[in-house]
Amino acid sequence: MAHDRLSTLTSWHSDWKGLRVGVLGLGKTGFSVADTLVELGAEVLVVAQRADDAQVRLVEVIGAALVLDEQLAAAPGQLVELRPEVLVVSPGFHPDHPVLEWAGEQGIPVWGDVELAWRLRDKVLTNADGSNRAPAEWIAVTGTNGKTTTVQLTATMLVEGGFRAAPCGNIGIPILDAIRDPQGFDVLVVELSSYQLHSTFSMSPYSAVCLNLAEDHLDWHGSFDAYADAKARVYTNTKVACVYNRSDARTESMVENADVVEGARAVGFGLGVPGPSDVGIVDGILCDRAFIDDRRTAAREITTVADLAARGLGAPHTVANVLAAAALARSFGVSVEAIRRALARFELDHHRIELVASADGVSWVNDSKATNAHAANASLGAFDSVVWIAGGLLKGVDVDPLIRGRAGRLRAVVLIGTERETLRKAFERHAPGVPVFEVDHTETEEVMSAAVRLAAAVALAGDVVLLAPAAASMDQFVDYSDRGTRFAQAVRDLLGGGAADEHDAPPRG
Ligand code: UMA
Repeated sequence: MAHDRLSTLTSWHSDWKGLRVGVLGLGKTGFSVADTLVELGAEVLVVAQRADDAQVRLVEVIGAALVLDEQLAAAPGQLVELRPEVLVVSPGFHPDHPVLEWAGEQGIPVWGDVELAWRLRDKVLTNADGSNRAPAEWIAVTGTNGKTTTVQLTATMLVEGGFRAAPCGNIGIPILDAIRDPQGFDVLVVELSSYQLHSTFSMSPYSAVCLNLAEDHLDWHGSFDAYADAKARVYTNTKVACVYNRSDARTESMVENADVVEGARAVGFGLGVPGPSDVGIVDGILCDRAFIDDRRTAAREITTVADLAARGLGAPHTVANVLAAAALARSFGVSVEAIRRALARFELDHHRIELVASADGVSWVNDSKATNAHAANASLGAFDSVVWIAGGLLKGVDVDPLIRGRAGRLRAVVLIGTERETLRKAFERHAPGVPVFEVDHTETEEVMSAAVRLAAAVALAGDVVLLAPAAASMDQFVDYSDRGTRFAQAVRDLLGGGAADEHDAPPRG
């Protein structure tokens, strides 16, 4: 019976009153879920292993119940008593968490916040002047790397094209916050992690992209296939354009195998010459051959690689992100002129191949956002001679191919983080000629100053000291931005006044 009720709950305006819901986790997602469901009149119990004082107070203020249980080795009594009709889970919970196993045994459906948000997307149906408005369309973006930059680029292009658009999701703005915006949007650009896709079932995006696929989060998903299966869900029920990466055949086969809405098209993006349904590059010019009338015989210029490089957007993986974003924006009807204007004002976020300082011919570059081997590979590929600062939580990913492939560019490596031994052994096997230094300090305050001192001692003029850790940061830092900020500070402390403008583009190999 409970399942029958859930199948009727497909709108903000459905009857959610009294629905018994367990909310797992009290971070950004958990709070947005609890707050939304309380507003809808549901009976909400939040269950989490940890939460800070402010979050606990907020839950009290909104009027939800809360159980904090540090171990959470089984479903807490209050949750069992509630007999929840659905559990809404935060993305950080492993699928084999005991509470989720309990839900499985009880036959309780488990949704992510994205599933809930899809059902609630029609909250705002009138404009300020009283006229009707349709619910926002969704443009869904996933991939191992480049998601956040592509989401920001796409949203900027859509806004420049005159649409009310916003980035949300894994980028850090819970999607339910966007859904509840009182004015509503024409289109939401939703960054989706593999965790979120794992618990999303009903979404039907306007357009979707999986930017690329490489090993990441294997500890969470259990296998590469399971991770790839979660990513592939981004294309399910796509209505207009399934954008894929022409140099990553797995993304193309995801599109081929996806159940999409009749009429949805496959659109490729890539750094090569575009075919008739692609966006790509001809003689240094980024071109659209997908969203023009005469696409068999013509192409429309978007911008040039040289213009992008002048704006610090010239790294090959960034150009690829620009092409993917342009395809998504074009699918929604944004003109190439508007895309060009958007690119002229777009700034990459901090911690993404960001030049921190240059001194004595050595450039210091912060790519703390390179949280997996695939991203670090792209980053290392942008420079010829690198002192590489690497390490952290490797998330079960095999780093051997990365080290084998990039050894020739390395002057030396400085290892940080708790999984140094795995990396050191990989260097012994695949790059025995590369000097390896290790930072033994474990205190957050010490790690980067020690790493930067070691790097400075070996770097020669013409080298780039590159923080691109190929690993998550949570063993020693709050997150990747904390790690990058501490790196930049340590560099400035070491060099004194020699720091360059933060937004300068680093030199490339
Ligand atoms: N918690 C537990 N036990 C667990 C896991 C979580 O009790 O085993 C509870 C704790 O109360 C904790 C809270 O859950 O405070 C945190 O929940 P969470 O880890 O799911 O994180 P949120 O704060 O809800 O943030 C999530 C995303 N985090 C993760 O997927 C790990 C954020 O992406 C996202 O911005 C946010 O939702 C809004 O959608 C971050 C991320 O690291 C940036 N994503 C990964 C990535 O990009 O690689 C997937």
